[in-house]
Amino acid sequence: MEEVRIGPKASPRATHRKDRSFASASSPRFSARDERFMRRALTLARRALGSTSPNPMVGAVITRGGRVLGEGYHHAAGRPHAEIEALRDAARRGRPSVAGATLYVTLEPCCTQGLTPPCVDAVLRAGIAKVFVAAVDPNPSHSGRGLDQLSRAGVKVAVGLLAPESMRLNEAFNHWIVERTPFVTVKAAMTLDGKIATATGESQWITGEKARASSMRLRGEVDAILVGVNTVLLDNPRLSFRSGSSRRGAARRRGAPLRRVVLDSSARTPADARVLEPAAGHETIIVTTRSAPAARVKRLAARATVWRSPGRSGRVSLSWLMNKLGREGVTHLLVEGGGEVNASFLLEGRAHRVALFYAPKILGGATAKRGVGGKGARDLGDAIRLGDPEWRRVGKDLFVTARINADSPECENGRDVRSEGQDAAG
Ligand code: AOF
Ligand code: ZN
Repeated sequence: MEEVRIGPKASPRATHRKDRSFASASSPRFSARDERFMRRALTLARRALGSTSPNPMVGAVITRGGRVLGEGYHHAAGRPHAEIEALRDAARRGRPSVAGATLYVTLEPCCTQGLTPPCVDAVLRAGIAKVFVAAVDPNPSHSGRGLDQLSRAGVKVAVGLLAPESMRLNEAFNHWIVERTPFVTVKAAMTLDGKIATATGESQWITGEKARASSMRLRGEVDAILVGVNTVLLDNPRLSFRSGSSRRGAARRRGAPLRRVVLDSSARTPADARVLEPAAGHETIIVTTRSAPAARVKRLAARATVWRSPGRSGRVSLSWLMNKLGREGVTHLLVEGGGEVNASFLLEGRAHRVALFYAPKILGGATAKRGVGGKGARDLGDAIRLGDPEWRRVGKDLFVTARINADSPECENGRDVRSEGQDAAG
């Protein structure tokens, strides 16, 4: 088995060497069995949804003769990587030796010392003979080096098996590790005519219970949630992740705290706002500017972390904020409105994905707030183009996710997820 690479083009900054081409070679033939084991590794990886940040989700399965010797996944940053978990699992199952075995891993094994030692060394020490890798690690410190080290040591390496699935799973990490700013999802719950509130400002609740539960699950997958101060003043949200006893909730609690970020240039967040109430596993950051009144800033600083945006415009600089959040390890940011804040992220090109819920209702009202405000596009040609749309029914509501400026042509590859019979939520 020689090393073969297929899969979507990596971002040019994600690869450190010119010779690392992803241009589709002739499609390698992976067997149904290979695919089954890699799917199992992906399923394992997903168990840590919401708890690995700023690390990616990774799963691994070790097999010999079609039988599983050990399997595992990366649980949280600082904890062992997936490959190590799988090796340890094999030992626990009474398989002290995995020499000559095959490893299926959803991400290229790492080759540097981070919070944990390099996996490549452990894989070589264990005498693994073949490694199937779903996706190359876009981390510039790895980015193919781990694969080279394995190949050079005589391990057979095949890359690209279920690569799109693995890359989609770690979409936020893949962006952050290269750009060092968060991957941004803009979320809104609207009527079919795009309103997020009535003309008198009433907004709770537009969508039904199932859609709200689904939107709560989104919070469990991100590192930070952001709203504008007007949303705090109008809706007084907690911005917390409330999961009950779900597995995702437990995973979330093992991970880094969920940051609640309020864009509040003049420090108008009321002292009794719910977002300032302490909540286990949550942290609140109020982002003001230099022109915010000192007394109000001081009062907020007693209850939350206060950041002051540089610049004299009186507006928070989003580019500064994105860099700062990225440095703080926020890989995925969920923007939850209101319409003006959504517009600044979308129209200034700072959002990467939308997650939109539509209730089968019409509110009307020229002054009723919309999911996206701002000045809007002047020409149709300036419309924000969405790719990879997925449509799901959630209870009585419609849930649409799509990527912004995705390479894929708009709508052509859209999926009606429900019609494929995959919708458990509806
Ligand atoms: C793997 N297997 O399960 C994961 C990998 O600080 P560390 O030691 O945890 O290293 C973090 C980096 O390792 C992370 O940025 C990513 O490039 C890679 N993640 N690699 O071989 C795993 N989670
Ligand atoms: Zn590793």
